Amino acid sequence: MALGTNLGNRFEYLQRAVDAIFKQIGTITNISAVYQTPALGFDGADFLNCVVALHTQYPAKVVLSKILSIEKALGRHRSKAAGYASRVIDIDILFYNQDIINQADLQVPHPQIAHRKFVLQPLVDIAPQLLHPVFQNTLADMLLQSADSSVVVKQSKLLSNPLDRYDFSKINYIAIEGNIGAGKTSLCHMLSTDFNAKLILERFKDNPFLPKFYEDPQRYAFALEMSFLADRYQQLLEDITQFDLFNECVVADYDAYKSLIFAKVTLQQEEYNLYKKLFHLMHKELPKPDVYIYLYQNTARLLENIKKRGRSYEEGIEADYLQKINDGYLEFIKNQYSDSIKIIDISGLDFVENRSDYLRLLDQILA
Ligand code: PH2
Ligand code: MG
Ligand code: MG
Repeated sequence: MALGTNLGNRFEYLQRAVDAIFKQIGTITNISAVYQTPALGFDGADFLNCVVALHTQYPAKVVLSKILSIEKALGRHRSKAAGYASRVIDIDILFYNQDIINQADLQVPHPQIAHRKFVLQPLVDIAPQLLHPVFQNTLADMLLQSADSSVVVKQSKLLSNPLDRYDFSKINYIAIEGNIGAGKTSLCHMLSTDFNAKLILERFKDNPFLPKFYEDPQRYAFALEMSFLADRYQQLLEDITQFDLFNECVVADYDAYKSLIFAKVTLQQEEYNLYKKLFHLMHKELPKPDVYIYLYQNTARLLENIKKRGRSYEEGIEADYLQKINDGYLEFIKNQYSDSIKIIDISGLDFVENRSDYLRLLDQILA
């Protein structure tokens, strides 16, 4: 996106726009330097311009409507007169992935990029090798070839990225737990893209006992729990020890104790006793997470989510089973005397669809 302003406290308007984009649209991955640039195409005071790169869960149309509402909230008034006018803030979509969009109110890539040094120069700062999807030219080449001869002046003051206010530096290994369908894996994906964390995801797909277990729980529970235990043990041992936990952050969509919690629900008493012995022998060897988050979701929403993701073998999961699993987790958590464990009630949130809910969840994880 490109930001521009030539009215009022220009730097502050840029910063407020960056903050609003982060809050309402998506996580900002890169911010260029700020440039002072002469008004192009009309007579007006000099601009401050910059560009930001971000990822967003929203389609381009939705991004556009959010941009318009941010511009308005920051105090921009659009007059009906033709031509450009001075403004406190202008936010334009430059690119949306490599998409080409040609609609009356939305053209992507922005049609003026090639003719505007106030866009090309900051773009080259952050993505010189990016290909323009229409011209198939790098941005660095486009800047060299641009006919715009205006003088743009790099400012020394930098904008700050709101993402830096979320401090993950003391967390090296975070386990996201929750019932079936709570959204553990979705959250892990979001955390790993936003904070460059390594992902450890449960390999449930490879477990041949899982579909069988849902068909005939009595018969397949022990084999299922054993194979999950073996697989999780191997994965946590091999994957986590392979990362440099001093410099890298790891997010996992399960914690080792998951095995024990499920086994207690699904196994007969004698089976469980045997299982528990083995579990503790293995668990000793495993690295422990710095932070353990339990995402609490109500049963009705769990069932909805399970239905939505449409795994055929999960169709028969019943409310009663989910309730027992949830009770198992809460019982386990209650008996851990550790302040690294946190239960977060997400029953009123939709962090996948709703960015403000996601940010609220982040605040709670780091609180
Ligand atoms: N935006 C315009 C027209 N002219 N000139 C500068 N220097 N910076 C801008 O952001 C700008 C402009 C239309 O949006
Ligand atoms: Mg514009
Ligand atoms: Mg605009």
